[in-house]
Amino acid sequence: MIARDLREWIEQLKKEGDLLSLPNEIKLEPDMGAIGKAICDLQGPGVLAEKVYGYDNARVAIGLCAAFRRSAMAMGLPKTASFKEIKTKWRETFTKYPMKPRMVTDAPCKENIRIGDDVNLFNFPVPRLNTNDASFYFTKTMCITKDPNSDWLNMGMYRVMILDRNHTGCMIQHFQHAMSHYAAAKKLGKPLEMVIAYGAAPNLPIVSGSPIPWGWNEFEFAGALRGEPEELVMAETVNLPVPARAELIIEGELREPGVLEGPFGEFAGSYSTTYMTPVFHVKAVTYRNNPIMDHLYIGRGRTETDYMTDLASLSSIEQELIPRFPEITEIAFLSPKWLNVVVQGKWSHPGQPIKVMAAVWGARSLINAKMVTIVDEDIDPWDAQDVMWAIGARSQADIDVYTMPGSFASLDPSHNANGMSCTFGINATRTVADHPRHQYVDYVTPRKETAMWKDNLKKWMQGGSY
Ligand SMILES: Cc1cc2nc3c(=O)[nH]c(=O)nc-3n(C[C@H](O)[C@H](O)[C@H](O)COP(=O)(O)O)c2cc1C
Ligand SMILES: [Mn+2]
Repeated sequence: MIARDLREWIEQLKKEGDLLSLPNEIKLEPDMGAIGKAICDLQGPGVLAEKVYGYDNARVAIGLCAAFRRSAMAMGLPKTASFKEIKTKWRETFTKYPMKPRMVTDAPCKENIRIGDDVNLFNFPVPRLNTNDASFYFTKTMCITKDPNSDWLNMGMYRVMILDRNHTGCMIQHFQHAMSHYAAAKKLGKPLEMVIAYGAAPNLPIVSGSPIPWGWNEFEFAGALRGEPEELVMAETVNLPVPARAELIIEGELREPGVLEGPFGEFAGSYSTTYMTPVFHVKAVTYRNNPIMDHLYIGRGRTETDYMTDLASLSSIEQELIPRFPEITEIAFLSPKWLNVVVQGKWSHPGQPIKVMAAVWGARSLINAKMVTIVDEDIDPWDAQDVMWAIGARSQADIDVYTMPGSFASLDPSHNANGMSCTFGINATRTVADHPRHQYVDYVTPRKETAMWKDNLKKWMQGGSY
């Protein structure tokens, strides 16, 4: 059973002994960033702060999904589920898609409605996580948009920077689905309606932050994962449905002119540069009584972004690659995720690891892949020590390292001046059966009678008789 909303999820974690409630007052800064990072480093419990300095009746959660065992529970599995079981559950969800949502009219997210001048985002406790973040950021977002030219409804997780009481930036990378909606609206000369939902049932952030195919509806996927329809209600000021039991709904429009957004401490362990992003003009907020903010920490090392979405993302990636290369036995991320991919396989030919390396760089679901290390079945791809051992003991720099310049470099801090990256791969596999190329070569030699036949044909071509 997957919890139906954030409050049920918190109760479930309390029962499992996996939630620490902090009765003492905390400060948004520096405490939220520090607590969030500590949870991620330890895969510790989720934390709910019951009192926040400067706010009345505010409750702030952090790290609720910052452990693989909690990502299992968020997908309706026992906390002891193995990586394989979690990935299998995700894979099976593809076969159960779509599960149409149920529309409702009476919803907890409408307990409070503030429209126009009554909107003030500063009423909600949103932290600055890392010291040099440009502002306060909504991190665990569910950004809902619709393609202006079709019925395609999308939900994606994109960082949201508060600019003032009713404006934000929203950093949607160029390849994301919401950006295609925005580009289509721009072409029509219109703003793009968007809703940001914040604080919801645990399956929704996972689906929001993981690769779901182009054109698919993430609510129909989240319902398939749950095994029951998601409950949605229409927003107040835009024509979009929103999760009925969410803690906070922010309604508005993305418009030009854009704004410089960032820097923000990112998954690669560095502050990303500033980006020009559209400005989100907030028209309304609706929220539950005493809404609970559900934040996540992101920064250097494995963080909630990884614990929450790695296994789901890897399952999607395996579905793209394994049908083409059944010799792959597992794909894993080492930190920083996307920039450090390890593929384990049972290779029967020395050319296979190289083909697979190229396929990883070419996979749509691995568009950010940078370093790709290919290992054998006896190496644990999740264990950096084991992977380093394979690189040390099974690869030669002059023949086993491949580079591909001119690649896309999303958030890779080492990119070149043009924002491009040189991806590289290491074939750290054992030498398999010998495939000699030059030891014995049997050249084809023409028959000795060929010369006589050439003379015959030449005479005929010059008008002579045969
Ligand atoms: C915690 C977290 C934060 C993310 N932040 C961003 C972001 O700021 N911008 C972005 O383009 N993608 C971000 N992503 C990745 C997208 O959420 C992911 O690619 C997702 O598939 C996007 O949805 P879409 O495929 O429907 O566009 C983030 C993912 C996670 C898990
Ligand atoms: Mn999508």
